[in-house]
Amino acid sequence: MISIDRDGEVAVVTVDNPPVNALGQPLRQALWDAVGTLDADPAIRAVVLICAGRTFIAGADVTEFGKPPVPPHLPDLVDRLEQASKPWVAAIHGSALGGGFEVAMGCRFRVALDTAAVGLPEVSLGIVPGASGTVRTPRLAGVEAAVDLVTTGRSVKAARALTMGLVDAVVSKDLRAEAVAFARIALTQALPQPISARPVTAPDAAWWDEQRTAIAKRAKGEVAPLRALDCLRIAAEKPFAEAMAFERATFLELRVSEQAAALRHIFFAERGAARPAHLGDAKPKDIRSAAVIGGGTMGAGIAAALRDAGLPVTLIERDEEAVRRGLANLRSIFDGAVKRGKLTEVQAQARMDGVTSGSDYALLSDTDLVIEAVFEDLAVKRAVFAQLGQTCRADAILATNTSYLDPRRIAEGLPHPDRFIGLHFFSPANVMKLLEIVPMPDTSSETLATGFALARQLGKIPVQAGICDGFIGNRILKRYRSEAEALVRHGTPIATIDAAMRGHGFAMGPFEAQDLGGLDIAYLQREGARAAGQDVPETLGDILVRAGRKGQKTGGGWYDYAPGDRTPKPSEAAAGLLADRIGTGPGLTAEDIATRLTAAMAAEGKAILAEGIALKPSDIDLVEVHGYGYPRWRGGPMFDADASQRSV
Ligand code: 3H9
Repeated sequence: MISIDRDGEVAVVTVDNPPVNALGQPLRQALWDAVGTLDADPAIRAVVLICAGRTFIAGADVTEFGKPPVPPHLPDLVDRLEQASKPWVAAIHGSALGGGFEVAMGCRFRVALDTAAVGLPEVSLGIVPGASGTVRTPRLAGVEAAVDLVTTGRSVKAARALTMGLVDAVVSKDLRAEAVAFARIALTQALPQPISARPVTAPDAAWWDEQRTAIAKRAKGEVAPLRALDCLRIAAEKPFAEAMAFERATFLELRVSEQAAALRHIFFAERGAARPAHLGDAKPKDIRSAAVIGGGTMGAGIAAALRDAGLPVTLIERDEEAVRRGLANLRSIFDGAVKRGKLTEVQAQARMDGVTSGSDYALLSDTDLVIEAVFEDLAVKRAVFAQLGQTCRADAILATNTSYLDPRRIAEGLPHPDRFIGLHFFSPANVMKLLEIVPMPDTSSETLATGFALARQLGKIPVQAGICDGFIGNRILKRYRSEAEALVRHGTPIATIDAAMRGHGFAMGPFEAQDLGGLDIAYLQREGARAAGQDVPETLGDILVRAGRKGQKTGGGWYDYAPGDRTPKPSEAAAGLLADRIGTGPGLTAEDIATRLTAAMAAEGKAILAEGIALKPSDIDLVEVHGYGYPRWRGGPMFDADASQRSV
């Protein structure tokens, strides 16, 4: 797990604990022993700590968190490194995260490769750093930097880490050789104080209050960021040992909390999603070029996601005018990214330069992957695939982005149906992480594997879904909305329901969200189903849409909106329209409401699993967390339902 070799008077300790050099007990023990061995070696004057594989130590071993801690404990190891009689130099490539960065802070120096990043992501796992992250970071880089790093969990790239004082040097070529050279120079100078002995300047009480207010607003019920702030304040105001004891107690308490369990559940679900076991050794095809049919909001978003991943894209629309509109949609996505500082003008232009456009399908004769994102109309989509079948290479992957139509009908008659698949993106497609992957009975395992590989290429979370109305996500959404309407019919005020769901951790309640997205889309689907002879009962939303209340875009839906203001105001007009459908049931508490609505989502999830539409409960949780704003720290509806049963 570790090896030691010598380069003159500098020892090089190499950690090799794949996949990410996590600090499980055996590695902690090996490092503990290495300090003793090298302290006792008179020929050695300094030590470089470097890692093999894709990354520096990526943190504590998260799989140990459900179990009792076993010594040597990480904070003790970090102390031991700091107290070593020879200076240690951490040589960082990949990511030094959590416990990995804490180990690096136990070292006297930190040298990073220019592509490396450092960070303390513990809050994203529902915990606080547990091996001095909250105590040493303010002593290393100041309180403000520490609060930013620890309470957001965001990592920073090497160059920024250098300006923040988190690392001492950034190198660009041979990390090992340059770290050894750094150590040799360091030996010729007076050593800096160990971080634990450095002073820290504490901000005043008003500053801490401001931080608390801002973090509480962001956290929406997530506890770890505020508990991390408590630790940082103690670290700034109290002696080192006292702050360490406080951090340890907080870490051990949160480690066994429900929120930490939920966040770990999502952490492992995300990693498991990328390479599901049932794909076996099916090899994905190489995707080097892509095309999108349709340049509306969805099509442009998909094209932007493909361009962001570096793929050349062809955008097809039905005529020149529509092509111009599609390109303008795409341009405005990249312009928005420039305004928000995510892209430079030059990068935005390069994104556009990689787009070919037109109305002629002959442009697609050599494209590897084509994604159809035209209007949700069976005849229109079938016409698109008829043309794709004629013009694309026989081995090109052909995908539909349909949300509600039966993809099997879309592709009827397509030659080589083994290369056809559903790829359901969520709007805005260049931002939302979820990708539902929908194989057909004829889809080959190679095509399916390509869908998953594409998700990885685009930085998305793939979830496989079977064919049914709405796949996984929209089917659960329908049930959620219908249960919310049932509460309204029962007499629960609309605003009370929305507030209850915000209280549960959603950014918005079900009615506010409909007003934002527009009530008419779901209405048109229901009308379509009715026209096709299906028995679709009237919803309260139907009544509002028929009265012209389609949401924010018409000045009102479930709520009223003043012009130019997105604040929902209770609506007498809506109340009047719905009055004869609303009863006078007993008032429900916010907790009752959230329990009812999340239980309805979980019940639909169970049905989806029983029908084989979803392969595992954690896939449903990923869909809800990444596509529908379910609070990550509650672990998704399936985990949440289990958790509420556990606590009964
Ligand atoms: C902590 O450190 C607490 C301390 O303050 C205090 C302690 C006292 N443990 O993401 P990938 C597995 S909290 C165990 O696909 P990439 C992962 O499940 C920790 N396993 O790779 C996957 O397994 P499999 C703070 C881990 O190259 C495989 O490694 N640290 C851990 O795309 C590859 O993962 C973090 O939160 C772990 N810590 O990205 C860092 N990490 O192959 C979390 C990963 O069987 N990790 N695995 O599916 C990451 O952010 C990414 O893994 C990383 C590499 C950026 C490092």
